[in-house]
Amino acid sequence: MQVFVIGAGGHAKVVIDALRRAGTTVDGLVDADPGRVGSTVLGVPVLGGDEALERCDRQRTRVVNGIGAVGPADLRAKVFAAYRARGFVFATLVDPSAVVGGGVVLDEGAQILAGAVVQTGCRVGCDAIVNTRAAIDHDCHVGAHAHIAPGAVLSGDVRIGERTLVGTGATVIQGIRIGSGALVAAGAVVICDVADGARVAGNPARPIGDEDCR
Ligand code: JB3
Repeated sequence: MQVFVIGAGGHAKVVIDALRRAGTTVDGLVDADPGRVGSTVLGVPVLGGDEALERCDRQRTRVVNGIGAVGPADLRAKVFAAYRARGFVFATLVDPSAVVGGGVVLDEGAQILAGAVVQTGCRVGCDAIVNTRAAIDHDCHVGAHAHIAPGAVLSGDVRIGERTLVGTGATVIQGIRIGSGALVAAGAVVICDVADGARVAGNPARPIGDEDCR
């Protein structure tokens, strides 16, 4: 099986390292920026743009989404959909240092990164990221393309909608529902449900405007 990573930036670098430590060889990267073609990331060559994989045998190829998300994950989701439409299958990635409990369901392309804990009964949706040292307790559902950023904590039975970002170090108490395309700012403490598309910050987390967001 050949393995290619989509994107050649910061998230791709983390993904390549995790794949290697899991025993997977990465055969190349593809990136939309022509300036990156011919360069390497951790020694892996950037082969070209997305068209560079067109002639790959889909049965013998797996792709890994190396495009992260620092807001709602629209670009990441768009790239995932485009590759699926071209017949590619995304590999699911679990860093060897992560803990994944019994009965956890990881959908296609889910990424569980270094030191993360995903407790029993959880489901992590297609293309979602549980980033470095994030902790997701029992029976949580993380929607497709969502990003649980480094060090964030979800207590038990939390629901996170599609493409939502739970920012670095944020905490979500048990039983909370957070909608789709939402943003929980870094360090927020969420004790009430959050609507689709809402942006919240602070302790306790409250709605904020776009200009406050980072
Ligand atoms: O917060 C953490 C731990 N990581 C962040 C991650 C989640 O998101 C990280 O710090 C970054 O801020 C961000 O990482 P990402 O997505 O790797 O961003 P960046 O370093 O800017 O790299 C994105 C790369 O994707 C760039 O090289 C773009 O040219 C490339 N790109 C954009 N659109 C694309 C496309 N590449 C391909 N193949 N196809 C596209 O459509």
